[in-house]
Amino acid sequence: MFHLRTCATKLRPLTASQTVKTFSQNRPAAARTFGQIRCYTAPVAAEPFLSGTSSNYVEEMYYAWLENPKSVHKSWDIFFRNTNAGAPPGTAYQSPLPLSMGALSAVARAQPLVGTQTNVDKLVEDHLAVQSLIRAYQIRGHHVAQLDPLGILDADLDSSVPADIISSTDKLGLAGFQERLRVLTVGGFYGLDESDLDKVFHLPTTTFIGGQESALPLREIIRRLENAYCQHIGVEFMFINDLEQCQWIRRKFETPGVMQFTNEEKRTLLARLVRSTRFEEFLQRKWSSEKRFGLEGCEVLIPALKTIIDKSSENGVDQVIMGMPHRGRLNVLANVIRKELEQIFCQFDSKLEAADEGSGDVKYHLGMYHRRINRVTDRNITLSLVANPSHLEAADPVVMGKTKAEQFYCGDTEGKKVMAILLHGDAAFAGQGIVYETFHLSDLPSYTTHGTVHVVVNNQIGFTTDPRMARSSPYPTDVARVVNAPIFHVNSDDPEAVMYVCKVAAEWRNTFHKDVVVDLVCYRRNGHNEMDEPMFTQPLMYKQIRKQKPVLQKYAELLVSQGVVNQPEYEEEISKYDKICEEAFARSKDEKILHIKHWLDSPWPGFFTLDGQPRSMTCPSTGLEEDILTHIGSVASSVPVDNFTIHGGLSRILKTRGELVKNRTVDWALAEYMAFGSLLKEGIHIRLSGQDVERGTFSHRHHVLHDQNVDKKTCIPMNHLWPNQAPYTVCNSSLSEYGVLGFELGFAMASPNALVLWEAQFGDFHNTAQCIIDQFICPGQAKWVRQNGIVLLLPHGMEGMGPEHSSARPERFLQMCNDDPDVLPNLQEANFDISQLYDCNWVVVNCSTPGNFFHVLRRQILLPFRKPLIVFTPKSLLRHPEARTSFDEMLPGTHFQRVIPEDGPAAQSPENVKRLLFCTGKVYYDLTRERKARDMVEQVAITRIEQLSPFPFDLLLQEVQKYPNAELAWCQEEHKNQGYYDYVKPRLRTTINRAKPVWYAGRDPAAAPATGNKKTHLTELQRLLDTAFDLDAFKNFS
Ligand SMILES: Cc1ncc(C[n+]2csc(CCOP(=O)(O)OP(=O)(O)O)c2C)c(N)n1
Repeated sequence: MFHLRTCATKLRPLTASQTVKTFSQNRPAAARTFGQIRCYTAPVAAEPFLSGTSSNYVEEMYYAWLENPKSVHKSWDIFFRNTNAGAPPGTAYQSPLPLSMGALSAVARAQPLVGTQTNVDKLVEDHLAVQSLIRAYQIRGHHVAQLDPLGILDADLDSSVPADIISSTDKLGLAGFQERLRVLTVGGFYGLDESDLDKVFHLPTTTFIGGQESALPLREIIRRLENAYCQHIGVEFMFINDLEQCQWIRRKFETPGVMQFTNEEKRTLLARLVRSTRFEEFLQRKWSSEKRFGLEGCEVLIPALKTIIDKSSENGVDQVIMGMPHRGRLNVLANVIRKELEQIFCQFDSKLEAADEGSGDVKYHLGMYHRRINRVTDRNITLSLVANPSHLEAADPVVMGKTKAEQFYCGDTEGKKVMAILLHGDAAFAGQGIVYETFHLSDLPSYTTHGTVHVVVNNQIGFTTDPRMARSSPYPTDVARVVNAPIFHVNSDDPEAVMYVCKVAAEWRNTFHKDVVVDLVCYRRNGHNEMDEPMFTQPLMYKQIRKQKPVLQKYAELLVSQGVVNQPEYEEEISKYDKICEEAFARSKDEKILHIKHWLDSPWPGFFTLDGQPRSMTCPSTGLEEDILTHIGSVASSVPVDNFTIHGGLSRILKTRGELVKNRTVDWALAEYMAFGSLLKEGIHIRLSGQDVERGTFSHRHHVLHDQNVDKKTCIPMNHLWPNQAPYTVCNSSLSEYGVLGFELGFAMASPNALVLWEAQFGDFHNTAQCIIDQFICPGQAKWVRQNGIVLLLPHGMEGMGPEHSSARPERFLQMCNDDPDVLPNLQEANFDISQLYDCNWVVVNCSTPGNFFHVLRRQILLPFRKPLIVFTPKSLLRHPEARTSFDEMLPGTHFQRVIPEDGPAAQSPENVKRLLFCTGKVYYDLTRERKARDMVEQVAITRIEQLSPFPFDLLLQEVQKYPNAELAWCQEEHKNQGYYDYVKPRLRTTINRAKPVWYAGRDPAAAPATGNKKTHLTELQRLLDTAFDLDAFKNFS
């Protein structure tokens, strides 16, 4: 910015009209920005009060005066006239007569005279004080807004009042207006005195309280600020770093008379409150001892959500994806999503039998999908509520991912058609870190959903915990400030104020496509659930709650008193809805079977048969024609655009790739390329997300090339493969696991025709996303009959890198597999391998060859159903000269190999084999090297289990039968209590009907996954190899 003082010497006097002409020619009509026109005479600059921040204010006055000399206070008019007429320093200002309303005419008669320095200072100070006062209300007004319907707690947990607003200590008791003014002014913060209250002050452009007026008496300024910022709405927005956005919010809340509702709107609001309230009452009457996590105390949530949806629909949104916790969920399903009431009521019937496979979930976790007409806008709208676990806030990133996917598939690049609404509890919103992680995804190019509306059901309690013990931030919503989301706190007992903020929130999202928070400050009429006694822990609060009139009753009384409805109309509305509930209840008794499928949040039309079954139980070959492999290989080893300079080191990498392709082989990176590239050709969208995935943590992938000479110029060769290919998205994520994995899981929910992969930087880090794995990925289908084909790539392997970069914890994934270790399945079943995949909860693989990795990725899409796929991926094998696969093993007719049998000399004379070693992953290469070194290639056979789960009983039985004289041993590099041993051993034993022992060759049990000492690491490795090849090792145990 270019300040008054700095340009003083360049100035020459102008008349106001001359200046106005020049000025308006030089700047855009609408913008009041300070451009080159900032020209004052030297005497102006010399005025002693024109320094620091005051100069900004004077500049503003000056521009207003230039446009219209009458628009500023007379005293400023005189000042600027004197200045432009060349008054010497300190003499341009002339003191006006007192500025009371009645005195204005006197001021108008004042003649330009040279005044005293004291008056100059006083005038400027008073204007600055008023400007500061306005700003103080904008910044801190929410601290004194009356937000708690109970009137006992401060929503910001602070009973003090900001010194620059009012000094009344009683925020809630509404001490008289006069009293507030008195305290504020007399000896108060701004140095104003009571006589200033009736003086008129010019309003800065940063406020809209004036409406059509540009100046107001101070008394009125304060009244309007109180009105805008200190009533039932607390607006928190001044931390936003964007002037346009701040102005937008100020306009929405400050403009006089902005919160007006038609009678029709009021009646709709009342009708919605009737539904919300009577629904809970109905459930309470019918099932008084059932948990339902009712909404009592925040019934306004239903009209609030409906307002957000109506407004968004009006703005063109046709799909809303929602996520929410337990509180009020049934009510939202019934009255927002419009799930048939009988479907909800029948869930309370304990005799209903489950019709679908899977174990199901409790009624307040289930999801839902519904397309309907929005009655207010007459437009179609699809509403879905994502199923969620108990784990509060865990569904947040899942909802975002699903929203992103829906936007992606309908080409909605700006979020104009599809949006997300997330509901939160106050304690969870403040306490759960996933909220923060999800906010951080909100503005990243590959993760943004272009604005989420967050609604917090802030009932000022978390189970039994008082908010003063549950958070350190003033509000539960402070986390949203990190992304500059405006936060609208609102007293939920004022339904019109709630509707207004919801309307503004939806408009904000539609205008700026950024997140926004509505904080519904309310209370919880019952305990945490309907069985809990809240008086044990919150006696005073609940005494107050017992006295609290329900919001429906209060609002109905208000509308009756205003003549908007009459009592009989209101009662009629209630009995109409009660009748709807009763009729649905009667119908619900006919339901004998519980169909979880009716609660599906993401249907995949066309993927299954009409009754929801896979279209086949087979999987075609995952191999490819050679010309396809060659073509993908050539793109993968080149730069497919002109005038693009890549790094010299990368040129060498691409050259090496080219040579591999020439030799008809692939390494790990090329195998992945082949799988992705071929699926893209088949119209399958691929999305690879995770930390540093574009290059690859181990610098092996390089899916995004960077021009070395032009900043941000990149090329993704994978998107240059085929003329009509599906798009490839590869995106470095924020440094989050929980949030990003949840997001990708949500993305994968939206369509079965996409390969969505999340890669951990190292497999170890997946455990910060454990909740997504435990609550969604592992049991998701069983709980919610919803399939998901997400792929987790987890770099894993003991390579002497220490305890933290070695283990993706295979034992954890294997322990959660649902295949029975003790029961041999029917190996004769047709398509045994595919049926096994269909029955499992997820697939766990550890590929030892690039080719097998290629096949398993392709199989993931070619299967007629979807299952999560967990892949332990290698690190050293990425560059291991033996970890290569010939094109021959990737051609049509080839498949993913669940087991790779021994194929060396041992397999030629199996009866001579003394030991059959089973292993998985990279240790295979250590074992073969050692076997060769010991010249034991005929005595020891090594068989790789590539698909650990579902366990390949059939193939392993063949392997064991092939080597009748061999003892069996499992070899792993992981410690004995980790890795695969505990999973594999009982299954191998079951395979052979426990005919032989299965020995163990590997590290001892340990607490940490690996040693931090390189030498120890090597010693341990040597010991396990010694055991594996010591044919007497297990003699003493037999
Ligand atoms: C991650 C997680 N931790 C703990 C719980 C147990 N729990 C269930 S409800 C609840 C209190 C939630 O309070 P709040 O977020 O304010 O929502 P409210 O129940 O008040 O609507 C707790 C701690 C949980 N469900 N999820």
